[in-house]
Amino acid sequence: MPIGIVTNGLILRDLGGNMPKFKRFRPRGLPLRSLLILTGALMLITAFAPSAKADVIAYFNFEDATLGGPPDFTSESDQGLGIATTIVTNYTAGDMNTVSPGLANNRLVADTDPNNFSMHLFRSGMNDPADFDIPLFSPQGFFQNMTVSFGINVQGNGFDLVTLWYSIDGGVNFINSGNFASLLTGGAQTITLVVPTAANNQNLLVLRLEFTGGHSNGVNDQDIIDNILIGGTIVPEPTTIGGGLLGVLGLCWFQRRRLRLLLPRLRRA
Ligand SMILES: [Ca+2]
Ligand SMILES: [Ca+2]
Ligand SMILES: [Ca+2]
Repeated sequence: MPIGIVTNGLILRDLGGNMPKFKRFRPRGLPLRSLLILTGALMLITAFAPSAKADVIAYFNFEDATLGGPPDFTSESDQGLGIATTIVTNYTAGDMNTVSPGLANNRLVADTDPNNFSMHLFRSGMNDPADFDIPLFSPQGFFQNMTVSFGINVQGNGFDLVTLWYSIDGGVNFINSGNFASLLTGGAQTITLVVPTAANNQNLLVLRLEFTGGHSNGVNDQDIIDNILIGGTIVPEPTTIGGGLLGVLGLCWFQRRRLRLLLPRLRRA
């Protein structure tokens, strides 16, 4: 029997006895493969390494809604922008709705949805203080150097002030960040509030936008809000990097051991 033919009867039968010669396994292919695996694993780790550029942590464009219906509080992870999360509010459901068009203020260039809708708040006086809570739970990664920004178009009789609060216990207790912004009495503007560093790396983080100083109990246009963005840096947990490195070392060890086991056999063949 020629060297290199597999003698397993089942395989020979299945192939009608015409088993072609296997190429001899070249030992020099193994180190190359180890190198490729190592390179691939290192590239994977680099891809998850902390980066200095600003990431989209969560983004809300209010587009997954219907005109006149309830506001869309789901984040835009459906189009790959940030994590999946949903805004929770104490605002009376019947005192807010979806209006058209959307606001240009603070809209992400990467947002591929048509900008048809925004959130409309009315009866601001009856919903004061108005809280919009954004859970940013991060079991797989940490968020740092965050800002919260949004577009708002005040039509009069709306809220006076927006204040940023945060919770590091999943929304049980909220801490005033001390960062707030006055709202115009008319017209569109973009508001940006810095999240305190105490909120960095908190995996039960919730951010709260609290609107106060509501002036109206009517249903006239008051505050129209769109494009809420939580930007910052997404950093993987140290254990993710550590686990990746351990994986690479394990692969190298495994390949080296396989090589050492195979070499004597190949020499004998
Ligand atoms: Ca949405
Ligand atoms: Ca969407
Ligand atoms: Ca919109």
